[in-house]
Amino acid sequence: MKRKILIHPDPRLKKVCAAVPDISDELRVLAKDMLETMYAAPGIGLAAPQIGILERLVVLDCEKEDDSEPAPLVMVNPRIIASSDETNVYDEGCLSIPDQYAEVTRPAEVRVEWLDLDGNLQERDMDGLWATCVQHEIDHLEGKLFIDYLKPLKRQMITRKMQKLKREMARA
Ligand code: GNR
Ligand code: NI
Repeated sequence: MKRKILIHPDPRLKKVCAAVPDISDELRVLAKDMLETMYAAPGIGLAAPQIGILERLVVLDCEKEDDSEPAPLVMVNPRIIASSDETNVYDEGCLSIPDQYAEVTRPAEVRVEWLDLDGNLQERDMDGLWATCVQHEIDHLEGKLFIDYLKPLKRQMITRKMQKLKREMARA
């Protein structure tokens, strides 16, 4: 089932999310719904707080070539255990901040550890778009959005646009 994506500003997007206490069938359904919501958007990642669930769960699939096989990843309680000194700049967007893009600098490579839906501990080194995306998603779990990296004036400009968009969506 597709879920509704919250639009910034929303207090739920600013909360530090709680660790997932155990892997359950309910969690598997939630992960499936998040992947469906992400692919439909379309997006390359989605964090549980974006659908109003304040738990440490993210999904991502950064294989963006049209001809590549889907490569969905579900991460429970993900954490970055190492980051490169080398950085990368990427023009980031967010499904909770539609149609707004800005350059964000982040470590180019990260080592991520998470639990999969079988409860197995996984670890992977990521670079390129995968590295950018997984850092963007884990930021969501800390109540942090990519606009928090921008200068206050630019951030404010985007927030005002989103307030206007939400007013218009409420009227429609
Ligand atoms: O779909 C998304 N695209 C994207 C592009 C550059 C950097 C990060 C992202 S993540 C975003 C989906 C989203 O909002 N995930 O939280
Ligand atoms: Ni996002």
